[in-house]
Amino acid sequence: MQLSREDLLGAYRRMKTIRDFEELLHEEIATGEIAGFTHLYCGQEAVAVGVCEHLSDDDKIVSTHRGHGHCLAKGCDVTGMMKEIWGSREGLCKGKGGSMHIADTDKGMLGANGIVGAGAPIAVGAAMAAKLDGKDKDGKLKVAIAFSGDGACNQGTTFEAMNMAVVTNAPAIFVFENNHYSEHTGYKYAVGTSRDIASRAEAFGMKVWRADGTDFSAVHDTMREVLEHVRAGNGPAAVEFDTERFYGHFEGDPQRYRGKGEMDRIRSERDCIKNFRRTVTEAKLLEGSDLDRVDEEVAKTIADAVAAARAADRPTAEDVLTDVYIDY
Ligand SMILES: Cc1ncc(C[n+]2csc(CCOP(=O)(O)OP(=O)(O)O)c2C)c(N)n1
Repeated sequence: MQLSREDLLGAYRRMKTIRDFEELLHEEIATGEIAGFTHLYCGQEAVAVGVCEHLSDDDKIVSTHRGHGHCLAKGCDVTGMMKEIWGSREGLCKGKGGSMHIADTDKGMLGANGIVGAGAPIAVGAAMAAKLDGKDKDGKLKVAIAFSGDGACNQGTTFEAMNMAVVTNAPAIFVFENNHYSEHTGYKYAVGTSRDIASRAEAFGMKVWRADGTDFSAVHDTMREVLEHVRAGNGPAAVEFDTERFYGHFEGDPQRYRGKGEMDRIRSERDCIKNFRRTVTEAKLLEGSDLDRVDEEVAKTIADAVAAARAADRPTAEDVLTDVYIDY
């Protein structure tokens, strides 16, 4: 890991913010206070953060239905997101996006998406625009990243998007988050032949990478290589991260499809945050007390965000009639 102490603390803060944000949602959703469907990202934090730590606001990402982690990693405001999920008119999208459709274009976050497989074509469009747009203020080629699950990789849209990205030599990056399940279907059952999602991108002519998505340093180092390749003008690339989701497909999913002891094993051996703590403290890059301090600060940020979301204004009847049409 080639990161400074400050960068490591920043990465840990983001991963812990995602974890605490969602652990809290897990409790709150059970009380019935939050409306709508919610899919938690817990367990996959190292992927979102390890990818987004390399990006600026000029780079775009497109998320999935499991989008809280991607939003927070890309720098979306914690309180604005909490208010959004609470359905408040003070939320990041005035409460009209909710958990599954949060977007913040100022941060280059083009939206979470309830349609599985819709992200990849959107990201390729953004990558084609980035190619026309040129470089960012630091002289780097802007990129657009599509996060897709193993289920989304079986959608035709993802295949079409990969082909289009290669044909147009667009600076698009396909980040496949293989958390082993598409809803309740194991990827070994649903992904044909080799079970290797990355090799599908390879078949379209892209350079591909694979890494352990529960190891922050592996994600971060791999992404550095991927971005160097794409920013050098070599066209699109893809990377498959092997990761884990800690909760059900949606909140309320009883997860009967999980094997006996599977969750205990995942939580004890494949927790990216625990593994990060162990790696950096054993290597004496950070002290446990440094990380404990971040934990306390994050806990306060999340508690304050929830209090603000609870107190925030609810939508009015008139709000239904605003933001219906957009003029370009
Ligand atoms: C086009 C479409 N088909 C089906 C669904 C229902 N659906 C929602 S999430 C999901 C599974 C997605 O799995 P994956 O891409 O692996 O993402 P994960 O949930 O594992 O993060 C499905 C089938 C949908 N929302 N959109």
